[in-house]
Amino acid sequence: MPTVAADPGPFTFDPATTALLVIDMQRDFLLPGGFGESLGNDVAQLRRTIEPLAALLAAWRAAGLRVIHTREGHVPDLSDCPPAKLRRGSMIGQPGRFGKILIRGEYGHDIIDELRPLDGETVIDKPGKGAFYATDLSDALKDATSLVVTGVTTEVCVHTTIREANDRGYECLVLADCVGSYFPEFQRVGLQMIAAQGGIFGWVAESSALIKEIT
Ligand code: TIU
Repeated sequence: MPTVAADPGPFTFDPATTALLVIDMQRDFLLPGGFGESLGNDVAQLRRTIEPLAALLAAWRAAGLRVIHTREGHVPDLSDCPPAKLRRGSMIGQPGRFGKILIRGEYGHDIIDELRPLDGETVIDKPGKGAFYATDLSDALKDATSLVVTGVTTEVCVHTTIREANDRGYECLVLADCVGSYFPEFQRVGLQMIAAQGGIFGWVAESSALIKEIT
């Protein structure tokens, strides 16, 4: 079985029961002039994940392995958006440069062109930060026991998802160069939190260490 050099120690996985999770690589979060930037965030901090993630996706697909993409967003009438989320994310549903912000079907809600899902790859639409809440992700994962986790943002949707994945019994490898935060400090500490205490939530590695094992 492939073994990846990782923190806090080697990560061994069975490719047949491992899925690559690509979390929320959406235009609203990543495009200059979009929602993320309009909140005052530096989208370059997220955009640095695009190139390594595209390379990983190519290698992962070439190896014939499973890919699952997620998108954060809401139905147009916002009936799946808790009032508390709406109060603190007051731009949700408002018109933005790329359509109504975080609304399904809008241009900005969809995944960036560089990482466009292929036919046959599962895309999970989620109303929350975590990918398990109010979705059929656990059914889509079927017999998977390990997850390779990528996407944005590290301390928000990536963390919420891996914390729950850990409780659900999945072994998670998070790829440091394929996850991004608008805040460098949160990126650094967010990754440390995963591998601390003997891998309290999982493992952290660079994508090159994984690609080496699947090509
Ligand atoms: N996908 C995701 O992380 N959603 C967010 O709202 N992240 C922020 O960092 N705001």
